[in-house]
Amino acid sequence: MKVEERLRQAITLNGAAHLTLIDPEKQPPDQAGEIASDAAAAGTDGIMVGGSTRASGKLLDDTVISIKRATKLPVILFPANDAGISRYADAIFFMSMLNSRDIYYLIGAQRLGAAIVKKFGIEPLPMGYLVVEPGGTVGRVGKADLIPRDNVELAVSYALAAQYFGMRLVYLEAGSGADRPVPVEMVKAVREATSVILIVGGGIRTAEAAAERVKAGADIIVTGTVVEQANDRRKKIEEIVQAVKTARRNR
Ligand code: 1GP
Repeated sequence: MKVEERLRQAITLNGAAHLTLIDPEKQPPDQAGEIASDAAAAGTDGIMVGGSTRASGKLLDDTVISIKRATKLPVILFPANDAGISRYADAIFFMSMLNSRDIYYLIGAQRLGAAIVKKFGIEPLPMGYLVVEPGGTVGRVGKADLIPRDNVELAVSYALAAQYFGMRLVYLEAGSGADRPVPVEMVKAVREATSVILIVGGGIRTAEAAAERVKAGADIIVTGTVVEQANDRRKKIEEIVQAVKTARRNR
């Protein structure tokens, strides 16, 4: 089954899905496998690999291989640039940072990566990537014109544009480790205006924060930092996954 179909099934079944982000730069590959194994046991729906500006080459490949050995979950690349592609992954967020000022992040990296994705037979998941304040490293590196937290209309306009381009996913990103996740009102407005698979990530550390965003209409919640920092990793992921899968959207 295709990864997109698996994600859609998980969303239909539980109201929302959860993805765990693993950055290959932050631990050796065998440890990445252990994190993925814990995340799988905790009920996460897939593993995203990437997020660092440098994740590429052998370290990226070895990390993906280790995760694939440790779990049956789909592995989705979350590339920071055209080097973030591994032949061992199942799918790739084929993403454009729509609010970047730099053509490289809009279409340059994608032009360089497209033929490699085709050659390796990786499933591309077309995604509009929107960086919201505070934005963190990804906002800086990606030269994003950050979407102000109170400018809900701007987020809606970008998300609609993504949908009209044919992108089936939109990711509202506050930046890894952000002190505040994407505002609930923004999630709600984008949900109401579009029919894309809506992904929300950046700074989500608690079950409550995850549940609020699912209730507002997020289809997928992404957590990364909280997994790295938790004392009891599996318990922490379990709490968040449970919250995601029981929150159900307010309609
Ligand atoms: C970053 O949205 C993801 O790209 C996850 O963010 O590390 O803050 O969970 P955190």
